[in-house]
Amino acid sequence: MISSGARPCFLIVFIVMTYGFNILWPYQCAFAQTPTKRPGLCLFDSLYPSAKLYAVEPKFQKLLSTHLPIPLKSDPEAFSTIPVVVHIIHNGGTENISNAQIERQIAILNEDFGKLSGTPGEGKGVDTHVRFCLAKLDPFGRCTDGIVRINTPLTNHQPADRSALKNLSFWNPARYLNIYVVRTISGEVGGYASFPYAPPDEDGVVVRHHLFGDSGTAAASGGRTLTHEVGHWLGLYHTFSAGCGQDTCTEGDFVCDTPPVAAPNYSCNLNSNSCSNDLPNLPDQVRNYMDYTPDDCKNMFTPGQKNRIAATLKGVRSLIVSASNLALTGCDSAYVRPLMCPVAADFITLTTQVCSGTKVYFMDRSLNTATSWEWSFPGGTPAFSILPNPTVTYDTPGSFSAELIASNGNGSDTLQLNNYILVSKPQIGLHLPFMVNFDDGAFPSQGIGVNNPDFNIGWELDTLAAHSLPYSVSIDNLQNLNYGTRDELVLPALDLSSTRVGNNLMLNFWWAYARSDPNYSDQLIVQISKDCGANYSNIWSKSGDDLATGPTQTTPFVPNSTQWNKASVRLFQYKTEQHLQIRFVNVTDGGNRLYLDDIQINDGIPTASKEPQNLNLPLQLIPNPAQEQVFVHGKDNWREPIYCKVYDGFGRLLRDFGMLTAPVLDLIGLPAGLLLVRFESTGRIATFRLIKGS
Ligand SMILES: [Ca+2]
Ligand SMILES: [Ca+2]
Ligand SMILES: [Ca+2]
Ligand SMILES: [Ca+2]
Ligand SMILES: [Zn+2]
Repeated sequence: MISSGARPCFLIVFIVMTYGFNILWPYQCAFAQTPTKRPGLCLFDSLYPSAKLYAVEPKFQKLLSTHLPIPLKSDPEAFSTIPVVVHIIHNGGTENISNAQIERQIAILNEDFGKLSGTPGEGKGVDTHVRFCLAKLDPFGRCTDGIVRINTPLTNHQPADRSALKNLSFWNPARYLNIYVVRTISGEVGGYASFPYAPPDEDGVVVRHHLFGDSGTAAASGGRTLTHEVGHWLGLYHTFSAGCGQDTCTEGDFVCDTPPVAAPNYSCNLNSNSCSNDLPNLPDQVRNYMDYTPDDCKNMFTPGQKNRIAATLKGVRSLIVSASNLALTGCDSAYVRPLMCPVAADFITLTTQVCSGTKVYFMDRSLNTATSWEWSFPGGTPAFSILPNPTVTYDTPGSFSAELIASNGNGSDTLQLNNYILVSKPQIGLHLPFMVNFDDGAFPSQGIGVNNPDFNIGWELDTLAAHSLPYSVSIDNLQNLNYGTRDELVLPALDLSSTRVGNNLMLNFWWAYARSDPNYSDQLIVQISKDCGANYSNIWSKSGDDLATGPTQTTPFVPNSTQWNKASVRLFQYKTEQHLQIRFVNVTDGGNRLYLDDIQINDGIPTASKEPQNLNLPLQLIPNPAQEQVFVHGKDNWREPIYCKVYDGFGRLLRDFGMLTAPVLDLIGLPAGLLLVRFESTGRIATFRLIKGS
């Protein structure tokens, strides 16, 4: 077996907002063929407060105390079998690996988890008593080889886009271990896995094809990437998790019999001893599957790791190994699969709701190797196809079915999906000019949408800095550590044909940004869609020094009034579009804060606006800071009615004073700290930052 060199790793952290608490799911980890730009990235788990990284660890400890030592001591012969489905996400290249290569990988999993004698998995560790079975029955009870193949460019996988793979094909994760094989993973990552207790729709493992198994396209691999990733999926941390620490049982990987390790081992140095707080002081266990040593070095799980795996399978993943599930998936010994499963027709498209005129890409995902296809697309062009993966255009609004007859030498099968494609006439967008300055303190509003696919850090109203006071929107990439994830600010659909001239049709906006490190570069991309959001193209993009408007700093960037830049993008070529969509996309690299303000789309001709102009009212708040009352100096000199609202530092309305009758605001009952006081009168606005003492 050939080792594949240094293998840095990649760790994705997925934060879910639940009832106001941050729960952080470690998504670990990966082997890569070549060093990534951040070889220390997997030290992530030692860089972050253990209270966050190990948020789910108390649940494991509870499982361990509840269920052990039953699997080890009193039931030593019990085996747990995990049904597996392998989704081959390919684009017609060599990444469409053979069934033989897939079957070898499943065999390697069983060699490693079973410490099978005579195989490379026979090391000094233990048989975990976990076995893996390529599913023989699919979720509908149909005979299957446990392999799904889908032809899509998504084979070049962005870990930030985990949901994209699940949208293509995903079997009930409570009953199957979903394994995805792809051509590439961005950042030279070799694979990654979800951790127990992660959200069910994130469950599974992703591995690059050339590390999947030890034959075919993975002939240079030992197939241990999957062993390591499934270790994570079963609840194991890296042996070097959180470094040496102090206590060797209740810290690090929470496994007593794996010696603590300071940092990933990339070579098979049996004398490596990076921590001396273990007693006796043993060398690092470089042969452990949960370190980063080469495939031909690793060959063991310890009894302590077996305990954690057993606890996972007795607890959070108990259904998947239950007798009833083995019967449902054909993985119990009673089920005998026919030599040839009949073909089972299946297909999918990722765009089932489109505007008229949009192309829809249909992907065959029939089981058991279809060799010919007969498609029917009522309402579509073409209306029939014999391609495996046809593209169909729908010109007329309506709800349409799609049908596939998939065949091979063994027979044929039909799948018809009724009302599968919904084609609508595009709504005419908002008239120009379009302007948003975020200064009403409501966000998102004015038809703006926010997409935050990882539910982590996203675009928010910003009260600390603005181009037009008092508000802008910002995204805090200092905290946005799911590297590569996108966050979108989507403008409402616009009718550009409503412009009077069009020749000077422009998108203008102001942005502010600073870097936190010369190596980290967040990105701002502006994209435009003419087909109701089905496809977007870039019209503006900046990153790194081109994006920066302030000095590099490791502290949160808060721009002053001189640190805003204006961007102007010509939209002349879109002037006939009646439903144009524009979105601002932040791609985080863990840099620093990015701000946006005063987004305008107009034809350069000034228009009379009924919106309040941001002109100051001649008012003052005295005193500031204030305690129970504050005087509105100048109120009595202003003849028109003045309305007043008070917001907190997050832009949330705290009190609406309505029309002021006296030149004084009663602050009793408002929280201490920063208050934003906003006055409005006959199209004029004044906003003040008032500090209320406690
Ligand atoms: Ca340990
Ligand atoms: Ca040691
Ligand atoms: Ca986000
Ligand atoms: Ca503003
Ligand atoms: Zn890992």
